[in-house]
Parts: sequence; structure tokens; C-alpha cells
Amino acid sequence: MKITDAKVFVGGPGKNYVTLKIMTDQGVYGLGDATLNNRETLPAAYLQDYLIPNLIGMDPRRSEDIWQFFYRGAYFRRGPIAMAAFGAIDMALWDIKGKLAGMPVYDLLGGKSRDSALVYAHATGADLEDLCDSVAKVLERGYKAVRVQCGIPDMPTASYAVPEASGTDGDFITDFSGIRPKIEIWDTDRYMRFMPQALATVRDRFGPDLTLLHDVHHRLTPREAAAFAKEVEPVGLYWLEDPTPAEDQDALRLVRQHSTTPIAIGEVFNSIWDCNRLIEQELIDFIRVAVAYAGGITHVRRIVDLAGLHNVRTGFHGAPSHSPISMAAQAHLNAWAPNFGIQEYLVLGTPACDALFPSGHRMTEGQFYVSDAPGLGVDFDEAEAKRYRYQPSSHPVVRLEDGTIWNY
Ligand code: CS2
Ligand code: MG
Repeated sequence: MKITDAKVFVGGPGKNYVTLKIMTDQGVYGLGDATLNNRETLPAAYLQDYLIPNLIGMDPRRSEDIWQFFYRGAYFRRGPIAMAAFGAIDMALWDIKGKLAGMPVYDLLGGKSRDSALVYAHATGADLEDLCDSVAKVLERGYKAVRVQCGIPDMPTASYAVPEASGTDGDFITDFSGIRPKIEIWDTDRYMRFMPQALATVRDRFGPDLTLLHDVHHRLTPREAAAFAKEVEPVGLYWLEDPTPAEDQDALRLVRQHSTTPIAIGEVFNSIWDCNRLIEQELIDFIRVAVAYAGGITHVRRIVDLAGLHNVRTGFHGAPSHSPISMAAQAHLNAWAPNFGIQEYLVLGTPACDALFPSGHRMTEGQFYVSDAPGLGVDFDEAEAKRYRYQPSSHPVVRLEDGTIWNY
């Protein structure tokens, strides 16, 4: 069996999804997602210029060897662009494998460990009242778990994932449009004074059964993160996400020594080498890698297995930048993983997205039900894809009030 061709499409409703389609000499095709948020043309070029010319003629059933060929064979290993590019190849090969076997990918991984997977949505407000309205709306939609972000009083600009004005949250999604980044101003002291109290208010208002999460988005130093995590202990967060940037894996030890608040990290990681010490030294509770950024199912499965040995559960990244293809790949891992925790979920279900990526995956009452169709269970409508063009976009850049660049 041979791979005969592969095509890359860039575009989608409100997002530059990078979709890979791999064709074979037996008529079976596979789909993968190489969307690297706000840098989408780069994995697309890596696929087109380097990977696809090598892929043609390979046996698609040998997904492990193909993964190793592109990883070890590249000389310059790892990095988000390469890992997103051959992560998409890997997803497409698992899709093909499942179609050949007539089995959903979760069965190839070892079968279902649960009937459905708990997901969390986002609630956000310009101020605390606005945030509570947003939480109430999310709960009305059936969700049982919610990540809350809130505007900070007297902060010079809205901070991460927070609307400028109250009443504008809706399905609030960060505005990344334009090639020149928006500038956000950050003040750690104001955040540290306000946010623990805001989280406590949400807990009081919505009661102990709500699964509550908060994302610090890499804004604190390890000492500040330790103080914050300790202060919010009574709130009973499901997790505190990205309290510090985790390039320095050992820095998390300080947070751990001072608090029992569960810590989730990993949405920007692209290999097991970014998180092996965090996992082995049990410095985190949840691993947030995304199948799209971390080398596909083959590599993320290794991370999940390592995590399972150390009481670390999964909480895969699910921002709207992931197309329904990688969300499906994650849904299959979620159905199988013995150490599944929760899944961030925001994207599937809009009519435009469903038209481009028809699938039998379903979300209802805050639970994700994986499709039992062979392979990944998602298709791609090429005629529909012609409606979309690449739109340049950028992550905001953060500065302190004196101008110093900070972490987004
Ligand atoms: C966020 C992301 O979902 C999350 O937890 O941290 O929305 C993040 O800001 C974007 O994915 C950046 O690409
Ligand atoms: Mg995050």
C-alpha cells in the first residue's frame, strides 16, 4: 500500500485551519490538522516543501516509522512548526489505519475507558458582575465545568481573554486579527489583589458542585504563583493553569511546596521533553498538550502514558484554533486514556464549521460523545473550503506599565 498524494488547505470560518489530506493507492484517505495558531502558513510550508515530497510512495500503515523518519531524520528536532506539521501527518495516518480496520481510532488505542468525556467552556467578564452573568449563561447551556477570566479594576487595558466593556462577552473569543499585535498592559499587583477574591465570589455564587478553572496565562513568577496558588486553596479550583511560563521546569517546585491547588500546564509544549521532568517529579496535576502542537497521536499517547505513571491526568488544550480534526483526535484519546481528566471545548457545532468538517461527534450537557465511525470520524468538504482565504493574525504582546515586555 502506498501514499500517492497529499494536499494542504489553509482557511476556515474565522480561523486559518491548516488541513492535510493524504491520499492512497487504495482509495482510502486520511485527514490531519496542522493549525499552529497565528503562524499557520509555517507548518503548511514545511508540509508542502519538505514532508509531502518524502511522504509520497511511503506505506501509510507504517505510522510509527514515518513519525521517526520525520522526527529523527530532520536533524533539527522538535519545535512547534515541525511538530505541528508531522503531527498532522500522524493524525491522517491513524485516520487511514482506522478506516482500513473498519474501527474508530479509540478502539485501535485500546478501546473506550468511558462513555463520554467531561468538557469545560469559557466564561469571561469585563468585571465581576459581568463574569457571573457569563458563568450563568454557560451553565444554562448545560456545561458542568467552566474556566473563568475577569477584568481587573484599574488595569490600563483588558488583560488576557477578557472583553474591554461589560455585556460583550457572548461566546467571547480572543481577537487575534491583524498582522500587528495588539498591546496589552499588565500589572501583577492589581491582579494578585483582585483575582483570588473574584474566584471566591464565583464559588460562593455558584456553589460547591461547579467545576471551576482559572488560567493565569504565564503572567506570574514562581514566587508569586506560589503565593497565589496558596491563597486560592479555599476556592477549590479544579485547576490553576499556566501560573508561570514553564521553560524552567524546576521552577514549579516552589509552587508545589507551598500549595495543594492543582496545577495544569502544557498548551505551548510540543514534545515529551518539554514536560518529562514536570511529570516525573509530580510538579503538575494535569498535562495540557494539544495533539495538533505536539506531534500527533503517536507522540501525545507517549506523554499520556508517562503522565499515567505519575498521577498526572489529561486536560488537552481545546482553544478554537484547533480544527475539528485535531479535536476528534483528542476525543479518541480522551475516550481511551485511563488517566483522562477534562477537555477544553469551544469550537465544534457552529454551522459553518460543521459544513466544512462534517462529523458524527456530539457535545451535549457538557459531555463529549466520540463518533464510532471508522478512523477519526471527521470528513473535510473541499468545495466548502474554497470559500475561505488565509487572514493574517497575531497573538497580543504584553508590556508592563513602564514598557517592559512581559509574557502573553
Ligand atoms: C488559552 C488559549 O485556551 C486556553 O487555555 O490559553 O486560548 C491561548 O490563549 C491560545 O490558544 C493562544 O494561541
Ligand atoms: Mg491556557
